[in-house]
Amino acid sequence: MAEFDTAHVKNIVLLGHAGSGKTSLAECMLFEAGLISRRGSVAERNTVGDYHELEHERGNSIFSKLLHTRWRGYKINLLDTPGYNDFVGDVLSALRVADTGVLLLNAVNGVEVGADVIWQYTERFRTPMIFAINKLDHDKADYDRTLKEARDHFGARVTVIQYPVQTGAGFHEIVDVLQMKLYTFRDSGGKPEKLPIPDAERARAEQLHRELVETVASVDETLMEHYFDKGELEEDELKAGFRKAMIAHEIFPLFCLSAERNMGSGRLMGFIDNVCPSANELPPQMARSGEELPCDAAGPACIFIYKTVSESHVGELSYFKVFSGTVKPGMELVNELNGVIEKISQLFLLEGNKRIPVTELVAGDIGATLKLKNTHVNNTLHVKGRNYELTPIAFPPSNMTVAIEAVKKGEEEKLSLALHQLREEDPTLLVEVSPELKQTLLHCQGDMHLAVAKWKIESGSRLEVRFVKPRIPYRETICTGAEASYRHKKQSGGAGQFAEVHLRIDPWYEDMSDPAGLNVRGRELHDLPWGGKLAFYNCIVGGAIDARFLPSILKGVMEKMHEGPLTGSYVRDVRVCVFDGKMHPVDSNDISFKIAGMMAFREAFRNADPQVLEPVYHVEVLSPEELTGAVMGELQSRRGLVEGMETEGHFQKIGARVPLAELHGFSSALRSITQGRAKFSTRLDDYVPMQYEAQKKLTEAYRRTEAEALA
Ligand SMILES: Nc1nc2c(ncn2[C@@H]2O[C@H](COP(=O)(O)OP(=O)(O)O)[C@@H](O)[C@H]2O)c(=O)[nH]1
Ligand SMILES: [Mg+2]
Repeated sequence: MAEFDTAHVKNIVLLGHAGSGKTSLAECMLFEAGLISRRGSVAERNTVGDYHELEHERGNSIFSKLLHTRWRGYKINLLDTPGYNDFVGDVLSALRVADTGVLLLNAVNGVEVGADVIWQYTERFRTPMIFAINKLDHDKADYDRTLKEARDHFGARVTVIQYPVQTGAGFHEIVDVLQMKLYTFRDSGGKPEKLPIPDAERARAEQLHRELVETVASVDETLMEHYFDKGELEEDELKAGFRKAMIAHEIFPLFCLSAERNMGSGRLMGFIDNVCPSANELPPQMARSGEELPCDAAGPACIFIYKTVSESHVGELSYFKVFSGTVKPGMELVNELNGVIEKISQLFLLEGNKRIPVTELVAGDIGATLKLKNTHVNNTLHVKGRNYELTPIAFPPSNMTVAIEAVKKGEEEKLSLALHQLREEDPTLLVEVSPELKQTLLHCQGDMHLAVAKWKIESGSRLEVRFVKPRIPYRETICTGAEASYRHKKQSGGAGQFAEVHLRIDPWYEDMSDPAGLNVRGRELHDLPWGGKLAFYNCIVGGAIDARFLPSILKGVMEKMHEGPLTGSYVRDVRVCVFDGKMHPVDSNDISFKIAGMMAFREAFRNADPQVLEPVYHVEVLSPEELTGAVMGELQSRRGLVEGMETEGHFQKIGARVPLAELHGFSSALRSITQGRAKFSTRLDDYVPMQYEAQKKLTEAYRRTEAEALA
């Protein structure tokens, strides 16, 4: 038997901007529940949550952690998340398995950007949410302002459950308007004394109590009737009403805390136990097939993998939530994605980096098992004979791209293995081996994300790496027509090589007519994988070249289009007409015609007013109103063309076209001018002709590297 049944497991995700006190709060909860005998602190680097050496180094959470605590007959799984936007992937995966979110607000700073971004995600997941204003013991704490900002950002449904009698150094009393009690804490925090509300606070407390009860009653007609009849709600009615309203996102209760002094965490846990929904009280999961999957320990076993880690501290683990049934060691589950049968070995609860073996996990619970070989984040595993596939986590697109390389030559293979491992653990990091740029690209969330990736590679694989600027995927095309011919001839001992090709090239465009003055005998239109077209015409008269050699000529042309004559970039939008040539009855063969085709094309291309095209991106920045000037300045300094601006909620949305070559480092620059308060996205818009001078610089540089390669 599991120690806690589904109804007694609560999954809580701790959310909030970096530094709002999540890890400290988790520590308080563990301490209050008696799971640890000494409360660690982030500053002393001895919390259960921030155990990773990189977190000690940086003094902040970087990875999400699974902890658990027991409070009055309930098990509370705590998912502590990192606050920086760079690690949003961990926030999303935690939200996927949590049943209630606790969003911490720093009473010193009010609502910070981190909170805004997180809020958008919680709305997507419809996670029931609690607010907790933390750091009320701080000299600069401002409860009223923080509450007002919370209502401005998150709406009027932010409902006060608690307010502090005093803030700053003297903070030790909280009025609880749900219990209608005054909580008084000793200096060391912990369990408060519950006293009647003093006269001086009565009026305010009663007013807030009424508001609270009315908000709860307003979401349910029967409750509303009771409330009108009796002027009050029974405790059970309130509890049920609260839960219903939280699930419907109609109410967001707000609590008070000082995690530093351990004040308020016990009450928060009590509310989580008694009011917050357990997994089986939330709407059931929907499998992709449309089938509902009730959260029932007696149902068919089905788990969802939300995270995998491989760390020296804890080993290799797959983290999962049981969405249905009961999982036990030895069980065989099918991975829906690839059909592989995975045998579950040991099951664990996690206490930071400590693994605690358990004999089963029931529906609604979260735990880990030794890393499943063929199973990755977002996979669903279930008992045989079913086909459940649960909704995967939609990770955000990347914000930033750099190229990565091993510092020492010959370690490319090692790097590729390390990147594979990294990718497995971090779904927000994309690795792309670009044959076009001849670089390995990392698409990631930002500077900090990169720094962590580098640390992981270097410490895990003893491999030194560096980041370099990614090359720009230019394109080449032509502006006028030109003709060229090439004779390839080689006489070396035995069989010789001979081919001669005459061709003309023109800029290709949609609906262009057939070439004048040539005798068109065949045409092919090729869609190029990198965008644009190649039209290839057979205009040969009098059998000057055998038709069987045409594919070889096309091959030669294509080869040059892969590595354009100007900069080595892909060529696009060209029409090639082969109209004459010569064959030799013995020496002509495929290879000869390929070479002749390639060389003739190169020659013609150079005389056809060639043009380098550069990729231009559409950039959309979401910025706080007062920073739009600075953001536009930054865009313009990057050859950006601002195209429009509109208001979106508290933000201004700025649209601009910026050449990709100028976007390198934009993410970091934007973060620094807005203190991380802006968001942006980019997408390829178009390829545009480069200015003459800039093009000249590029082509000269390319010619030099070509010459070096030949030397
Ligand atoms: N004064 C004060 N400091 C706090 C409180 N809670 C956390 N801190 C401090 O704020 C910093 C960030 O706390 P941490 O728990 O790491 O925040 P997280 O990034 O949200 O996990 C640490 O230096 C904590 O000691 C609090 O209630 N009062
Ligand atoms: Mg933290």
